[in-house]
Amino acid sequence: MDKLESFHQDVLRGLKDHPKWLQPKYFYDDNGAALFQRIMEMPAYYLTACELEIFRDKTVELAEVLHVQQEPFDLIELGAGDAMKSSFLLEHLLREQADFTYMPIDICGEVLLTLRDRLNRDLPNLEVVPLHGEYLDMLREATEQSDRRKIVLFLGSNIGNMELEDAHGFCRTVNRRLKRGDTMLTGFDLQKNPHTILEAYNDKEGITAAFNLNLLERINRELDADFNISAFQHYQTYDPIDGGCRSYLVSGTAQKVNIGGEVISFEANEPIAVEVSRKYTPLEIDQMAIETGFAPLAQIADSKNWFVDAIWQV
Ligand code: AVJ
Repeated sequence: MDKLESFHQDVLRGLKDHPKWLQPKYFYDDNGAALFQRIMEMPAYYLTACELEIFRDKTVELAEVLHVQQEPFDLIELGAGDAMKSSFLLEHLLREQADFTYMPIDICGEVLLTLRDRLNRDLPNLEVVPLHGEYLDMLREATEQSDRRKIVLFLGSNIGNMELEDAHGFCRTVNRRLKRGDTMLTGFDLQKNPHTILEAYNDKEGITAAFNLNLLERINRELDADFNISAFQHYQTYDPIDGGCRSYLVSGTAQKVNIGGEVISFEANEPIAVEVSRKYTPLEIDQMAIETGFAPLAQIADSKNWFVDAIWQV
Protein backbone atom coordinates (compact mmCIF):
# COMPACT_ATOMS: atom_id res chain seq x y z
CA MET A 1 0.00 0.00 0.00
CA ASP A 2 1.48 3.38 -0.95
CA LYS A 3 1.73 6.39 1.35
CA LEU A 4 -1.30 8.22 -0.05
CA GLU A 5 -3.39 5.07 0.25
CA SER A 6 -2.57 4.51 3.92
CA PHE A 7 -3.12 8.23 4.67
CA HIS A 8 -6.58 7.92 3.06
CA GLN A 9 -7.43 4.77 5.04
CA ASP A 10 -6.18 6.17 8.35
CA VAL A 11 -8.19 9.38 7.86
CA LEU A 12 -11.41 7.51 7.06
CA ARG A 13 -10.90 5.07 9.93
CA GLY A 14 -10.49 7.95 12.39
CA LEU A 15 -13.33 10.10 11.09
CA LYS A 16 -15.82 7.20 11.01
CA ASP A 17 -15.02 6.40 14.65
CA HIS A 18 -16.83 7.87 17.70
CA PRO A 19 -15.34 10.09 18.97
CA LYS A 20 -13.51 11.13 15.80
CA TRP A 21 -9.69 11.20 15.72
CA LEU A 22 -6.75 11.85 13.39
CA GLN A 23 -3.10 10.87 13.86
CA PRO A 24 -0.58 13.67 14.58
CA LYS A 25 2.09 12.06 12.38
CA TYR A 26 0.15 13.47 9.42
CA PHE A 27 0.79 17.07 10.53
CA TYR A 28 4.19 17.03 8.87
CA ASP A 29 3.76 17.72 5.18
CA ASP A 30 6.02 20.56 3.91
CA ASN A 31 3.60 23.22 5.24
CA GLY A 32 3.21 21.47 8.60
CA ALA A 33 6.96 21.07 9.04
CA ALA A 34 7.41 24.82 8.37
CA LEU A 35 4.65 25.67 10.88
CA PHE A 36 6.29 23.41 13.47
CA GLN A 37 9.55 25.34 12.95
CA ARG A 38 7.60 28.52 13.82
CA ILE A 39 6.17 26.83 16.94
CA MET A 40 9.72 26.00 18.06
CA GLU A 41 10.63 29.68 17.74
CA MET A 42 7.79 30.83 20.02
CA PRO A 43 9.04 31.78 23.52
CA ALA A 44 5.94 30.09 25.03
CA TYR A 45 6.96 26.75 23.46
CA TYR A 46 9.66 26.21 26.10
CA LEU A 47 10.43 22.58 25.18
CA THR A 48 12.94 23.36 22.43
CA ALA A 49 14.91 25.88 24.50
CA CYS A 50 15.07 23.51 27.49
CA GLU A 51 16.38 20.58 25.50
CA LEU A 52 18.74 22.80 23.52
CA GLU A 53 20.19 23.97 26.84
CA ILE A 54 20.74 20.35 27.93
CA PHE A 55 22.53 19.50 24.68
CA ARG A 56 24.59 22.71 24.75
CA ASP A 57 25.57 22.77 28.43
CA LYS A 58 25.72 19.05 29.26
CA THR A 59 27.19 17.63 26.07
CA VAL A 60 30.09 15.93 27.83
CA GLU A 61 27.84 14.31 30.40
CA LEU A 62 25.46 13.08 27.69
CA ALA A 63 28.34 11.64 25.69
CA GLU A 64 29.77 9.85 28.73
CA VAL A 65 26.50 8.21 29.74
CA LEU A 66 25.88 7.15 26.12
CA HIS A 67 29.25 5.31 26.13
CA VAL A 68 30.46 6.92 22.91
CA GLN A 69 34.06 5.91 23.53
CA GLN A 70 33.38 2.23 22.95
CA GLU A 71 33.80 0.68 19.46
CA PRO A 72 32.31 2.18 16.24
CA PHE A 73 28.59 2.91 16.36
CA ASP A 74 25.58 4.19 14.44
CA LEU A 75 23.88 7.26 15.91
CA ILE A 76 20.23 6.98 14.87
CA GLU A 77 17.90 9.93 15.42
CA LEU A 78 14.14 9.29 15.29
CA GLY A 79 12.39 12.42 13.94
CA ALA A 80 15.60 14.39 13.45
CA GLY A 81 13.95 17.55 12.03
CA ASP A 82 16.57 20.31 11.83
CA ALA A 83 18.84 18.43 14.32
CA MET A 84 19.73 21.71 16.07
CA LYS A 85 19.92 20.00 19.48
CA SER A 86 21.78 16.90 18.39
CA SER A 87 24.30 19.03 16.47
CA PHE A 88 25.99 19.88 19.78
CA LEU A 89 26.56 16.17 20.34
CA LEU A 90 27.62 15.60 16.72
CA GLU A 91 30.24 18.37 16.95
CA HIS A 92 31.53 16.96 20.23
CA LEU A 93 31.83 13.46 18.75
CA LEU A 94 33.72 14.79 15.74
CA ARG A 95 36.12 16.70 18.01
CA GLU A 96 36.68 13.49 20.01
CA GLN A 97 37.24 11.61 16.73
CA ALA A 98 34.58 9.04 17.57
CA ASP A 99 34.03 6.46 14.82
CA PHE A 100 30.33 6.74 13.95
CA THR A 101 27.69 7.25 11.26
CA TYR A 102 24.79 9.64 11.81
CA MET A 103 21.44 8.26 10.61
CA PRO A 104 18.68 10.87 10.82
CA ILE A 105 15.15 9.49 10.33
CA ASP A 106 12.28 11.79 9.40
CA ILE A 107 8.79 11.42 7.96
CA CYS A 108 9.19 14.65 5.94
CA GLY A 109 11.47 14.20 2.91
CA GLU A 110 11.97 17.94 2.43
CA VAL A 111 13.19 18.31 6.02
CA LEU A 112 15.71 15.48 5.52
CA LEU A 113 17.15 16.98 2.31
CA THR A 114 17.60 20.35 4.00
CA LEU A 115 19.25 18.67 6.98
CA ARG A 116 21.64 16.62 4.84
CA ASP A 117 22.71 19.73 2.91
CA ARG A 118 23.26 21.72 6.09
CA LEU A 119 25.32 18.95 7.73
CA ASN A 120 27.42 18.39 4.61
CA ARG A 121 28.19 22.12 4.61
CA ASP A 122 28.68 22.70 8.37
CA LEU A 123 30.21 19.35 9.39
CA PRO A 124 31.96 18.05 6.25
CA ASN A 125 33.67 15.22 8.17
CA LEU A 126 30.39 13.77 9.37
CA GLU A 127 29.15 10.65 7.62
CA VAL A 128 25.36 11.08 7.16
CA VAL A 129 22.91 8.41 6.01
CA PRO A 130 19.39 9.93 5.95
CA LEU A 131 16.43 7.53 6.20
CA HIS A 132 13.05 8.79 4.98
CA GLY A 133 10.02 7.12 6.57
CA GLU A 134 8.38 6.10 9.83
CA TYR A 135 10.40 5.52 13.00
CA LEU A 136 10.14 1.76 13.35
CA ASP A 137 10.39 0.93 9.63
CA MET A 138 13.54 3.03 9.32
CA LEU A 139 14.99 1.72 12.59
CA ARG A 140 14.63 -1.77 11.14
CA GLU A 141 16.51 -0.62 8.01
CA ALA A 142 19.25 0.87 10.14
CA THR A 143 19.66 -2.29 12.21
CA GLU A 144 19.68 -4.43 9.05
CA GLN A 145 22.27 -2.23 7.32
CA SER A 146 25.00 -2.90 9.86
CA ASP A 147 25.52 -4.71 13.16
CA ARG A 148 27.55 -1.94 14.70
CA ARG A 149 26.59 -0.75 18.15
CA LYS A 150 23.53 1.51 18.12
CA ILE A 151 22.77 4.73 19.95
CA VAL A 152 19.18 5.87 19.40
CA LEU A 153 18.11 9.49 19.96
CA PHE A 154 14.41 10.28 20.31
CA LEU A 155 14.32 13.96 21.21
CA GLY A 156 11.86 16.79 21.55
CA SER A 157 9.23 14.96 23.59
CA ASN A 158 8.11 13.22 20.41
CA ILE A 159 7.30 10.26 22.67
CA GLY A 160 4.66 12.53 24.24
CA ASN A 161 2.53 12.03 21.12
CA MET A 162 1.83 8.46 22.30
CA GLU A 163 -0.59 7.43 25.01
CA LEU A 164 1.19 5.84 27.97
CA GLU A 165 0.50 2.25 26.88
CA ASP A 166 1.51 2.96 23.29
CA ALA A 167 4.73 4.57 24.50
CA HIS A 168 5.49 1.40 26.47
CA GLY A 169 4.75 -0.74 23.40
CA PHE A 170 6.97 1.49 21.27
CA CYS A 171 9.91 1.26 23.70
CA ARG A 172 9.51 -2.51 23.90
CA THR A 173 9.73 -2.71 20.10
CA VAL A 174 12.81 -0.48 20.00
CA ASN A 175 14.33 -2.62 22.76
CA ARG A 176 13.80 -5.81 20.74
CA ARG A 177 15.52 -4.27 17.69
CA LEU A 178 18.59 -3.36 19.77
CA LYS A 179 21.35 -5.48 21.24
CA ARG A 180 22.88 -5.70 24.70
CA GLY A 181 24.98 -2.61 25.40
CA ASP A 182 23.09 -0.38 22.94
CA THR A 183 21.71 2.85 24.40
CA MET A 184 18.67 5.03 23.84
CA LEU A 185 18.19 8.67 24.80
CA THR A 186 14.62 9.97 24.99
CA GLY A 187 13.46 13.55 25.64
CA PHE A 188 10.54 13.81 28.07
CA ASP A 189 8.64 16.98 28.93
CA LEU A 190 8.00 17.02 32.68
CA GLN A 191 4.80 17.87 34.51
CA LYS A 192 4.99 21.47 35.72
CA ASN A 193 2.74 24.48 36.34
CA PRO A 194 -0.35 23.70 34.23
CA HIS A 195 -0.56 27.29 32.93
CA THR A 196 2.97 27.05 31.52
CA ILE A 197 2.06 23.85 29.69
CA LEU A 198 -1.26 25.09 28.34
CA GLU A 199 0.31 28.33 27.06
CA ALA A 200 2.88 26.37 25.07
CA TYR A 201 0.05 24.81 23.04
CA ASN A 202 -2.41 27.69 22.97
CA ASP A 203 -0.57 30.75 21.63
CA LYS A 204 -2.60 33.88 20.91
CA GLU A 205 -0.89 34.44 17.55
CA GLY A 206 -2.63 31.27 16.37
CA ILE A 207 0.47 29.44 15.16
CA THR A 208 -0.50 26.21 16.95
CA ALA A 209 -4.06 26.59 15.62
CA ALA A 210 -2.69 26.99 12.08
CA PHE A 211 -0.44 23.95 12.60
CA ASN A 212 -3.44 21.81 13.61
CA LEU A 213 -5.78 23.20 10.92
CA ASN A 214 -3.13 22.46 8.29
CA LEU A 215 -3.99 18.79 8.79
CA LEU A 216 -7.49 19.45 7.39
CA GLU A 217 -5.99 21.50 4.57
CA ARG A 218 -3.68 18.60 3.78
CA ILE A 219 -6.68 16.24 3.66
CA ASN A 220 -8.46 18.64 1.29
CA ARG A 221 -5.37 18.87 -0.92
CA GLU A 222 -4.21 15.27 -1.00
CA LEU A 223 -7.42 13.30 -0.53
CA ASP A 224 -9.75 15.43 -2.63
CA ALA A 225 -11.86 16.55 0.34
CA ASP A 226 -13.91 19.68 0.99
CA PHE A 227 -13.51 20.54 4.68
CA ASN A 228 -14.76 24.07 5.39
CA ILE A 229 -11.60 24.90 7.36
CA SER A 230 -12.85 28.26 8.65
CA ALA A 231 -15.67 26.47 10.50
CA PHE A 232 -13.13 24.59 12.68
CA GLN A 233 -11.54 25.83 15.89
CA HIS A 234 -8.44 24.67 17.74
CA TYR A 235 -9.24 23.67 21.35
CA GLN A 236 -6.48 22.75 23.82
CA THR A 237 -6.68 21.11 27.26
CA TYR A 238 -4.17 20.03 29.90
CA ASP A 239 -5.06 17.64 32.71
CA PRO A 240 -2.53 18.09 35.54
CA ILE A 241 -3.60 14.78 37.09
CA ASP A 242 -2.94 12.42 34.19
CA GLY A 243 -0.37 14.61 32.38
CA GLY A 244 -2.34 14.58 29.10
CA CYS A 245 -2.12 17.79 27.06
CA ARG A 246 -4.66 17.29 24.27
CA SER A 247 -5.68 19.22 21.19
CA TYR A 248 -8.96 19.01 19.33
CA LEU A 249 -10.37 20.51 16.17
CA VAL A 250 -14.00 21.42 16.82
CA SER A 251 -16.50 21.85 14.01
CA GLY A 252 -18.38 25.07 14.83
CA THR A 253 -21.31 24.13 12.60
CA ALA A 254 -23.06 20.98 11.47
CA GLN A 255 -21.52 20.03 8.15
CA LYS A 256 -21.04 17.18 5.72
CA VAL A 257 -17.54 16.68 4.37
CA ASN A 258 -16.82 14.76 1.21
CA ILE A 259 -13.51 12.88 1.32
CA GLY A 260 -12.73 11.35 -2.06
CA GLY A 261 -16.35 10.25 -2.52
CA GLU A 262 -17.18 9.29 1.08
CA VAL A 263 -19.34 11.60 3.16
CA ILE A 264 -18.55 12.26 6.84
CA SER A 265 -21.11 14.15 8.94
CA PHE A 266 -20.23 16.53 11.75
CA GLU A 267 -22.64 17.79 14.35
CA ALA A 268 -22.33 21.36 15.58
CA ASN A 269 -19.46 21.50 18.12
CA GLU A 270 -18.30 17.97 17.40
CA PRO A 271 -14.58 17.52 18.16
CA ILE A 272 -11.86 15.59 16.34
CA ALA A 273 -9.09 14.45 18.73
CA VAL A 274 -5.84 15.27 16.94
CA GLU A 275 -2.94 15.16 19.36
CA VAL A 276 -1.80 14.20 22.83
CA SER A 277 1.46 15.68 24.15
CA ARG A 278 1.98 13.71 27.36
CA LYS A 279 3.88 15.22 30.29
CA TYR A 280 5.77 12.86 32.59
CA THR A 281 7.05 12.56 36.14
CA PRO A 282 10.65 11.38 36.68
CA LEU A 283 9.30 8.23 38.36
CA GLU A 284 7.10 7.32 35.37
CA ILE A 285 10.15 7.64 33.12
CA ASP A 286 12.25 5.17 35.13
CA GLN A 287 9.27 2.81 35.34
CA MET A 288 8.86 2.95 31.58
CA ALA A 289 12.52 1.99 31.11
CA ILE A 290 12.31 -0.96 33.50
CA GLU A 291 9.00 -2.28 32.20
CA THR A 292 10.20 -2.21 28.59
CA GLY A 293 13.50 -4.05 29.06
CA PHE A 294 15.95 -1.18 29.60
CA ALA A 295 18.16 -0.21 32.53
CA PRO A 296 17.77 3.51 33.30
CA LEU A 297 21.25 5.09 33.41
CA ALA A 298 20.53 8.78 33.95
CA GLN A 299 18.01 11.59 33.65
CA ILE A 300 19.68 14.83 32.59
CA ALA A 301 17.58 17.96 33.17
CA ASP A 302 17.72 21.62 32.13
CA SER A 303 18.35 24.32 34.76
CA LYS A 304 14.61 24.93 35.32
CA ASN A 305 13.96 21.20 35.70
CA TRP A 306 11.23 21.37 33.07
CA PHE A 307 12.54 18.75 30.65
CA VAL A 308 14.76 15.66 30.89
CA ASP A 309 16.75 13.55 28.51
CA ALA A 310 16.60 10.01 29.87
CA ILE A 311 19.39 7.60 28.93
CA TRP A 312 18.67 3.87 29.01
CA GLN A 313 20.75 0.83 28.19
CA VAL A 314 19.73 -2.55 26.81
C1 AVJ B 1 6.80 17.51 17.97
C2 AVJ B 1 5.27 16.09 19.08
C3 AVJ B 1 7.01 17.16 20.31
O1 AVJ B 1 3.73 17.58 21.10
O2 AVJ B 1 4.98 19.21 21.76
C4 AVJ B 1 3.80 21.32 19.17
C5 AVJ B 1 4.19 18.86 18.46
N1 AVJ B 1 2.04 20.18 18.71
N2 AVJ B 1 2.70 22.12 19.32
C6 AVJ B 1 4.58 18.45 20.89
C7 AVJ B 1 3.36 20.10 18.78
C8 AVJ B 1 1.64 21.41 19.03
C9 AVJ B 1 5.21 18.54 19.50
N3 AVJ B 1 6.06 17.33 19.21
